[in-house]
Amino acid sequence: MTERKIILHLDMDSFYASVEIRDNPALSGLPVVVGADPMKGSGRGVVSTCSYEARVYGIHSGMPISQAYHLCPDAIFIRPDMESYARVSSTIMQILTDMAGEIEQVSIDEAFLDLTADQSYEQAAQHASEIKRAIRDQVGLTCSIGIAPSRIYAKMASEQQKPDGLTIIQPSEILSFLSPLPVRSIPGIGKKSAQVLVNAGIRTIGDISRCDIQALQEIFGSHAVRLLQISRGLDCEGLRETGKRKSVSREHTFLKDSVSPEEILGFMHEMVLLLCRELEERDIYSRTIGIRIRYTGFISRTRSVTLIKPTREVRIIEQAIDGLFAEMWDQTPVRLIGVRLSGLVHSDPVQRSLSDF
Ligand code: TTP
Ligand code: MG
Repeated sequence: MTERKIILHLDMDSFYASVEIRDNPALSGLPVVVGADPMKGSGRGVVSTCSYEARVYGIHSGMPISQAYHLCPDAIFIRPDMESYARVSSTIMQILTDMAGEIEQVSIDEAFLDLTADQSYEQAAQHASEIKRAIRDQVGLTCSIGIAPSRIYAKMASEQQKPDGLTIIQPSEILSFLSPLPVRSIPGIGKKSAQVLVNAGIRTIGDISRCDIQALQEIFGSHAVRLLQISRGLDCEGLRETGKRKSVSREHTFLKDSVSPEEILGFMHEMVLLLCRELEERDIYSRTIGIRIRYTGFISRTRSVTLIKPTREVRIIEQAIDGLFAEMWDQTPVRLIGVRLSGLVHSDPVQRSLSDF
């Protein structure tokens, strides 16, 4: 049997509003609406997002700002500062990359991570708590996380306990998690499709799972097969490749925490060999060599070095890794190690440097 993946979905809580409140703590606890100027109720444009205190009044993303004003004229209305949100977002994505290797960022405040290397849901849950803590300590914001055996289930899980939630759905719990949820909980099922389903007496995901494929095909055409699979807990999609991959990486979890630098470097060199082969197959070179070491208790440390010339030579990369490891090694038992090659370029560095002359 193939091993099922462990996928994490992270979504920041009321993102733009939370950044505003973080930067102006006097707003904390108040209904804060980020969006267009309400102009005392005559403003055009919409709500980008709002704090959970404002949501109590029925205000939500996409609502006309004038309507939001009528629902709560005393709310604090703020124009969006996209530059600030983009800066915060890239800090968060960097933390995630440092703590979990490859990530798939899907929006300014959302990303998927593959935690299969954690090997168990208990470990993945601890890892997630560590990620939440790092974002809280380093960025001053809360997020909600879902962990499940596929991308779509992880996303549905992260929705369950917002804000500041952590929801774990193990494979054995998938069906009982899905079955009572309304059909709209499936990402991609909008208002219209949901109405068609409800009109046909199909209200919950459990109802979908009992449908026959022909009936679903009439409503969803070619999407029916996937929908049926999702509803039956059989989906297993992992991270998607986001356009050009920015790095190649490998990880290794020790069965027993390692205290042997020889053993650790041995595994790292093995990973280098595999990664260099991958670079060769894709005809690319890497400029930045990074290693990640996770200790017991999920404290992770990363270190990287950027070379003058991109390379895919095993010996050069091994040397860089030996140097990085020597700087980090302090006898603390190691649970997981990772090697990441980034700064990927297509050109042949030798060719280019020759033609420079
Ligand atoms: P979301 O993650 O959908 O919302 P959120 O982070 O504000 O709140 P939640 O706690 O429910 O996750 O979107 C992220 C940001 O994207 C949000 O802060 C503002 C922006 N956004 C818009 O500008 N317009 C929109 O219609 C939506 C949905 C989001
Ligand atoms: Mg969000």
